[in-house]
Amino acid sequence: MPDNQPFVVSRVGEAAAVLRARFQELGYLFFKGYVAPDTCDGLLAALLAQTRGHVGRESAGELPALLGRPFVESDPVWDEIYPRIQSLEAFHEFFHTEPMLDLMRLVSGTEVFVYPMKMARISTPGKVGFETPPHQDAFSHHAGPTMAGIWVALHDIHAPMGRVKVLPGSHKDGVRKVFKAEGVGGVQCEIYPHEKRWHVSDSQAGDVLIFHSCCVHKAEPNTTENTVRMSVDTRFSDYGAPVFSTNLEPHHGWRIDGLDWQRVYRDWKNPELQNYWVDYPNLF
Ligand SMILES: O=C(O)CCC(=O)C(=O)O
Repeated sequence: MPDNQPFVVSRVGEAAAVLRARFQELGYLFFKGYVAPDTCDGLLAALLAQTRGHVGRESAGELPALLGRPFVESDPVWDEIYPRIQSLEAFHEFFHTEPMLDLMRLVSGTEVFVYPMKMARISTPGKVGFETPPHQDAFSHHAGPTMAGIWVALHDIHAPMGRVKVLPGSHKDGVRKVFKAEGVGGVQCEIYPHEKRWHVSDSQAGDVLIFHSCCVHKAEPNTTENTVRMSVDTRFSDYGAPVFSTNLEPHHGWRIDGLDWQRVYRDWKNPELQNYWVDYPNLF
């Protein structure tokens, strides 16, 4: 049995130096209810509207339910749904709103660069063994020490629904060896024998988890009968830190035919967030 302890909860009202010291100590910060529930529910509704009946709910405020067969990232159903989700202006825009930027700046202590790649997660039941394996984003995003992940619960997430958990302090040992694994991303990193204690908690809509690029994290399996866990995340770094080219593509644009920015931007109203990174000074 994993040795789970609850996330240490941080508050935006705490001194910035205290928050940053905690981030460097634990490798993550968890903020309760940072995003307004209405914002989360609106975004969730927008995502659900793109799932073509595979995931849905009876009414606003309810948890998403699986209506069709279970699927994981890269399955045909997911490949059908995902370009539609990726094309949502509101989904991309969300991470560029002032409250989100403020939180990233608070943790970084400086101006930040939000990665163009935005991720939406759909964790269905019936796919135990295919959940996101333990990994470090420094490896998967070829990123340096100021990069961090920012993950937002779009609805309440309870223990069996595939919560995201972190290995506290694991960022201190740098980038680890990886092995092939089932599940999202296809690789898992080494876990050292003494690392048995994970931090994880149930979330409510609007809870935000920020994790260091070297912080080992993973998803639990969704063992519910028919509840689906949906969340969104992206990456950010200190403005000016090197950003690798693969992060400049839509998520899964490398393998889904036609999932490129042209497709994503097709119905957008606001041009300001389109190709905003082209003048970023440190792309490689
Ligand atoms: O939400 C998930 O299932 C995975 C999140 C994650 O591992 C990540 O953002 O790197």
